[in-house]
Amino acid sequence: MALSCIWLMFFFSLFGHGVLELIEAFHHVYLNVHQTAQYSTSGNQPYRTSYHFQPPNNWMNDPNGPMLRLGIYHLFYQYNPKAAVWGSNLIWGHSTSTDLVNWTPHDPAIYPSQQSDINGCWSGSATILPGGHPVILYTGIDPENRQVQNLAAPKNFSDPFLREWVKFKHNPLLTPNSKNKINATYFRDPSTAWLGSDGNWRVIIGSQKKERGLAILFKSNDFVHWEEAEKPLYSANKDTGMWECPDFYPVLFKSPLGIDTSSNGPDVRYVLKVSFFRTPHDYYMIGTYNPDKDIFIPDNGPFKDSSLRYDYGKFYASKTFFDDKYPLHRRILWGWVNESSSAIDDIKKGWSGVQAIPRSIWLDKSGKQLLQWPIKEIETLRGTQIELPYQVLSGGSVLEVSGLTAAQIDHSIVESFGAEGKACITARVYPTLAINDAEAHLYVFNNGTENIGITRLSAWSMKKAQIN
Ligand code: DQQ
Repeated sequence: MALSCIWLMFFFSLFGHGVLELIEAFHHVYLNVHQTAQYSTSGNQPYRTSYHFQPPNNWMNDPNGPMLRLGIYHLFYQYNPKAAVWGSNLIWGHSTSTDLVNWTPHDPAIYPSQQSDINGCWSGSATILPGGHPVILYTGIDPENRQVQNLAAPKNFSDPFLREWVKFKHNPLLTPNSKNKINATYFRDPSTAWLGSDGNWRVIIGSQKKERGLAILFKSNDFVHWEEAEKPLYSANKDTGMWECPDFYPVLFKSPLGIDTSSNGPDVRYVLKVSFFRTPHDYYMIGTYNPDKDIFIPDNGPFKDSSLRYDYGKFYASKTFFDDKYPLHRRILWGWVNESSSAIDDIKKGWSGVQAIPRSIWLDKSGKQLLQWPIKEIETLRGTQIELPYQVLSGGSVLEVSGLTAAQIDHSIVESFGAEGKACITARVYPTLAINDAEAHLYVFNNGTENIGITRLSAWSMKKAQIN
C-alpha cells in the first residue's frame, strides 16, 4: 500500500492528473536471470581487470543510464546473463558506487517482462526529473523484433540503491509505424532527455534513413506522450550508416565545470556525440543549439571521416551524465571497451567487455575540442611510486623503468591520455609473459632523431578496486 502511494504521488507530480490512471507498478521476478547472474568466472584469469568495471562473468557492452542520486552513482549496462558473447536477448545489469571506483553489484534492473521488450532490453538513458526522481527510457525489442521505446522508474524511491525497477503499464511509448515511416530495425538508444524553457521535454533517438544516420527528436510535456519534431535534431549529409547511442549535452565555454543537461545560456556550447555502427567509433561535434527551432548547428559542418573522436582506440557506445556530488560539478563519460580477442577465447575465459575508467570531460579553452581525464578518485588506488628526475632521452634510444609487476598494468587494457587530455587512445592487450606476478617492464621510447628532455616521469603501482 505504502509503495503504491509513493508511485501515485510520484506520477501525480510527474505526469499530471489526467495520466494517473494509466500507471500501474509491477515487477516480475525473472528467476532465470537472477540465478545465472550469480555464477562467476573461475580458473586462471590473467586478463580480468583490477580496477576497470566488469560484471562477474559473461558478456557486457554499452554503459546504460549512468546517474548520480542521493550521493550514490548508478551504472547499468547491457548484459547477456547466459553467455560470454552478445545475444539479442539482453538485460540491464546494475551496480552502485559512492566513489566511481569501487562497485557493488545488484540484481539486474531491467529484463524482458512485457510484450514491448520481450525480445531484449537494449540501450537507453536515465533522466532525473524535477524533484530528483530518476526515470529510464530504453529500447525494447517487441515480439515482431521491432525496436520500440519504453519507460521504467524505481519501485521504491526510498531505497537508496534503487534496486527494483517497474515498467510503465502502457509501454511502448514510441513505435516505428507507417505514419512516421521510421524503420523498425533502426530506431534505438534514447538519450537523456532535456527540458526546454517552453516546459517540454526533448529526447533524441538513433536511426538511419537511406543509409544516412540521424538523431530523431521527440518532444513531450508529460514524459509519456511523445511527438516527433518536424525535423531531426541533426542528420548526416552522406551515407554514414546507423547512428547508435546519441548523446547531446551542454558544456561551458572557458570553464572545466560540468552543467546539468537541461542548462542553456550565453556561455554554453553543445556537444552531439553519435556512435557510428559501421566503423565502430564514437564521433562528436561541438556547436550551437537553438532551443526555439530545436536545431543543432555544428561549428565545423557535417560529420566527416576527419571529425573528432572521443578516443582513437577502442571506445564505443559511450554516454555522459552530470555529476554534482558536493562539491563537484563535472560531466562524466563512460564508454564500452570491447575485447580484441576472438569469440572462442571469450567463451573460454567466460567473459567479454570492460568499461573504460570514467572520465571527466570538458571543453578546451579554444572551444574547438573536448578534453578528457580519468576521474580524480582513481588516484586513491595508487600504491608504490616510481619517479624519474629530469633527463634527456637521445634520439633513437630507449629508457627502461623497472620495479613494477605485471599485476599492476591492469592486465589487458591500456588507456592513454596525451597532451593533457586532447588525445585519448584505448587498447586491449593480452600479454603471454608479463602476467600474474611476473615482473613487468616499462619503457620510454624516443623513436625520433632529436634529443628529448623528459621533465618528469611518475609511475605508480595500483591497488585492486572492489568491483562487483
Ligand atoms: N548496443 C545495444 C543497442 C545499441 C548497441 C544492444 C550499441 O541498443 O545500438 O546491445 O553497441
